Formats: sequence, structure tokens, C-alpha cells
Amino acid sequence: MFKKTILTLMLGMSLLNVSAAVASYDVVPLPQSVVLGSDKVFTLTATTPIVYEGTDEAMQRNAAFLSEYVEGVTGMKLAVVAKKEKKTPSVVLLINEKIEGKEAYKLTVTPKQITIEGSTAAGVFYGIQTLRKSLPVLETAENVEFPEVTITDAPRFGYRGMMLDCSRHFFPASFVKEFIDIMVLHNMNVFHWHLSDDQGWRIEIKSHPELTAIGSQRSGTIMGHNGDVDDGTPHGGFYTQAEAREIVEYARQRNVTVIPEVDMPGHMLAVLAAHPEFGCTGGPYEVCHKWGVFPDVLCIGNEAIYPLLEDVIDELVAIFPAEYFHIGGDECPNDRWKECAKCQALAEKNGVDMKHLQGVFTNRMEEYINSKGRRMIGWDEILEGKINKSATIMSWRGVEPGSKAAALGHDVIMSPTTYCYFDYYQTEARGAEPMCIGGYLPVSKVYELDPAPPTFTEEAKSHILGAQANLWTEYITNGNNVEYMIMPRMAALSEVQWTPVEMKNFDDFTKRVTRLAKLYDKYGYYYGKHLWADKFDASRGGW
Ligand code: TNX
Repeated sequence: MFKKTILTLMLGMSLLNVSAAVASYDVVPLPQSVVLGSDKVFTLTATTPIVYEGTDEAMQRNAAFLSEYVEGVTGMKLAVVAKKEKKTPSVVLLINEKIEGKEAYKLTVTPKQITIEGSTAAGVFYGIQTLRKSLPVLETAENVEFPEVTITDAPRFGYRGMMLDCSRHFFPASFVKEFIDIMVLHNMNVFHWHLSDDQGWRIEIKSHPELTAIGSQRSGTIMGHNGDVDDGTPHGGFYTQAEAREIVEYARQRNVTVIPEVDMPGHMLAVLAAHPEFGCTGGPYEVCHKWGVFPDVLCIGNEAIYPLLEDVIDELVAIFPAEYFHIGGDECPNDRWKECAKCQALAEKNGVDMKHLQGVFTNRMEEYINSKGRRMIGWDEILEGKINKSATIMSWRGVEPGSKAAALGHDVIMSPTTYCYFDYYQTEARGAEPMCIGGYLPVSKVYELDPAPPTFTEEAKSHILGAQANLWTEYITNGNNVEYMIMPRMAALSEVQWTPVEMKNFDDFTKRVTRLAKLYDKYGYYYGKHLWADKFDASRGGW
């Protein structure tokens, strides 16, 4: 019996050696320049050290990440060392100030050394991501051959975002970290955290414990697409400030900035449930069981709401060091304001009509956010008020609002439904798919987005910070489902965000994303299989 096992093992290993473990630079997102050298290779083995330069903590962490990645994919545990031994073939991580761009890197493979250089540790980090994705995905490997190459690379956009709605459904902090890991795998650097909506308030505010005590729990959820039947199952949860800080730090170590969003003055029923006096009618209100846009919003003519909002902002800016704070601002009907004496008085005082009243609120919030040394982002509806140029616009109702905003001189993040709404179906064959909000957004469509198209003036282009996809979670109740909705669409988005537009090619991407999907399999991620006839099982949908 024992002998037989040994024999099988030996056979297995010799088979592995036959299928030589060779790295491939066909990675996602496609780097700017990949120049292959001669036929020579660098052979990475379990004894190859990863050398980082000096005492920089971030560089040491980079080395540790690389070691972890290599182990995860090949099983080889590479040592991390602070000094290079002459003659020892090594992977060397270096800061090189001559490399232009703070996220740029150069990856060089020669038979003696793999070198990753960047002018910052973040640049080196992206070189590490490319190296990690070039590894062959095997059960175990004794060594991996890296063909000689010089890769020079930098992202097209500085803002490469993903939004996760944690209000409609709550996801535990451990899953939020996993979401960040998935972002890192796709070279993304901004996590937009949607922390409040009508259906739940999800962040602890120490000066207002009622926000989570009441606002984080709903007593049930309507079934189907706003059907008549409530599931009667309580749903709730919130992140403590300690958890939020831990997530911010986890993200920071991986070069991801976390931007919190508190959606106001609409989408606020969870707050009104705790503070009925802050609605125009006085309520009663409840944390919402349904999805949609609701007439009950904050009574912005009531001076008493502002200390609460300011307390929330104060506590959040202390947790989130990001340059930006997102105030939402979408889908805020003015039906109640029209009937409310306080809101009418506010409009009169500011000489605006009801249509432009939200702008008065937005500018006031911006002023407060600016006084905290931060900049404000809002969904594109905020453009409808007369707002300041300093506000950054997140364009979701198509590319058009963003194009208009950029022409007006606002900074813009492109996140149009037509390319970036990952809550939409991935296929038109909806039969066996998990229930979605609607729509149709295949991987190929995501790939088509150009956030700064040639039709924009150079001036307007300079205002496009980047692109982001949004995962609204009305119909997405657990982490597996989140994974299924974002991958591989995130891979397509990563080339929109990172790769020079003239190098994008969907057919070529399809080949490379097929390699990347092996890594998805290795990590045990759920993902949509619609691109692959051989993996697609019609009876199970894309699962
Ligand atoms: C619109 S996008 C919304 C969300 C919904 C989403 C569903 C935006 C700023 N508002 O409240 O969840 O559509 O796709």
C-alpha cells in the first residue's frame, strides 16, 4: 500500500515535470509594454529568496505579499530577506526614483534575477501583481521558468474603483476584506463603501447610537421584485468603528483607499426610522423592506438635522483618511419639500425654486466637508443644483452627465449603468441565473467603456479621474453571489481602468481572462462562466 502511494507520487511528479511550469505574461490587465527577450529563462525554485531594499516597511510588506502569492499558487515558500547575497538568483524589489508615475513599475527578468522596480512601494506592488498573475496555476510546482522579459507599465487612470452596497444587504467585515483582495487582483485602488441607504444604516456612530440601534435592523424584506409577500425575516448588521478602522488599514496595506458614502438627503429612511422628527411629515417611518426611490427624505429646511450630519461626518473623517467623502445625493424626490413650510422657507431664503433646493443642501455639506480638509463626491444628480466646481461628480446615469460635468470643470468618475452596473444580468438567458435587478451587461459591454473618449476635449479629459463599477445588492444576499456578479466583469473593467485604450482588444482579452479564471478557480471564487462554452452548464446558469 505504502509502496503503491510512493509510486503514484513519483509518477505524478514526473508528469508534472513533463508539463513544464512556464510563466506567461498574458495577464489581466494588459501591461503597457511587454518585450520578450531571448529563449533564456529565470528558474524560480523554493530556495529563491525575495529581496527587498532597505528598511522600508511597505517594501518589506511587498516582499511578504509576493511570497504569500507564490505559495498560494505553486506551494513554494520563498524566504523574504533584506539583503541580496551575491550570485544567488533572486527576486529583487527596488525603489528607483527614475521610474515616472507613482503607480508605475518595471519588471525585468534575466536568467540571474527577477527585478521589480518602482518609484514608490505602490508601483512595486503592481509589478508584484503582474508577476503573481504570470505564474502558472498548478497543484504544486518544483520550479517555474520565467522567460526573459522587460515589462514597463503604468495605469491609464489614477482612480480605479469598485463600489459595494452594504446597506441593502449586510456583508461581514471578513467578506469586505475578501472584496478588497479581489480588487487587488484586478489592480484596483479605490473601494467605495456604500454604508447607508433606506434599508439599513451600517456604521457605528458613537455620538448617535440610535442610528445603528434602530437604523441597522429591518424586520423583513419584500420577496421577488417588490412583490406583495414579505419574508418576515429580520436582516441587519453594522460595522463597528474598530472594524472599519481595521478594514481601512487592511486596504491601505494593499494600496487601496476606502471612500465612505453616507447617502443624503434621499435614501435616508433608516435614519428617519431613528429620527422621525427629521422628516418633513414627522413619520412614523421604518427601515425599508422594499427597493426603490421613496418620497420621504430628510427635511433639509429643519436646522436640527445639521448637527447630526456634522457629527456623522466628524466621526467618519476620523476613521477614513481618504481625500474624498461621498455624500450620495442621488434619487432625492422633492415631493415632501414642496409641502413643507420649513423647506419652502429655505428655498425662499436662498432664492431658489424647489428643483434647485437640493443644491443648497449639497453646497452646505460640501463646505462642511471641505472644512474638515476633505473633498466631496456626489452622484450626478447633485449637478442639478447650482453647485460649486470643486464637487467631484460620479456619473451613473450614462456617460452624458459626466461629460457635461467635465465640460463645466468638475472632476468626474465614470460609472455609467450601461457599462458599470454589475447588479445587472450577465446574460440574456435569465432562466437559471440568480435573480438580478434586471438589465443586461455582458463582459464584452463592460470592456467597451472608454471613460475619456476621443470626443472629449483635452480639457474635459483631464477632469476624468477614472472609472468605477457598482454592485448594488438589493438581490445579492451573500458573498458567493457578490463574487459571481463581479467576476469576470471586474477583469474587463480592469483593462478599461488600466490599459492604454489603443491596446485594448476583446478577443485577446478573452484569452488572457481564461488564464486569470484559473486563478479564480484556485482561490475558490464564484464567477460567471458565460464566456466559456466548456465551463457553462445551461441547467445551472453561469454558476
Ligand atoms: C440606482 S445608482 C441607485 C441605487 C440602486 C441602483 C440599482 C444610484 C446612485 N442609485 O439606489 O440600488 O440604481 O441598480
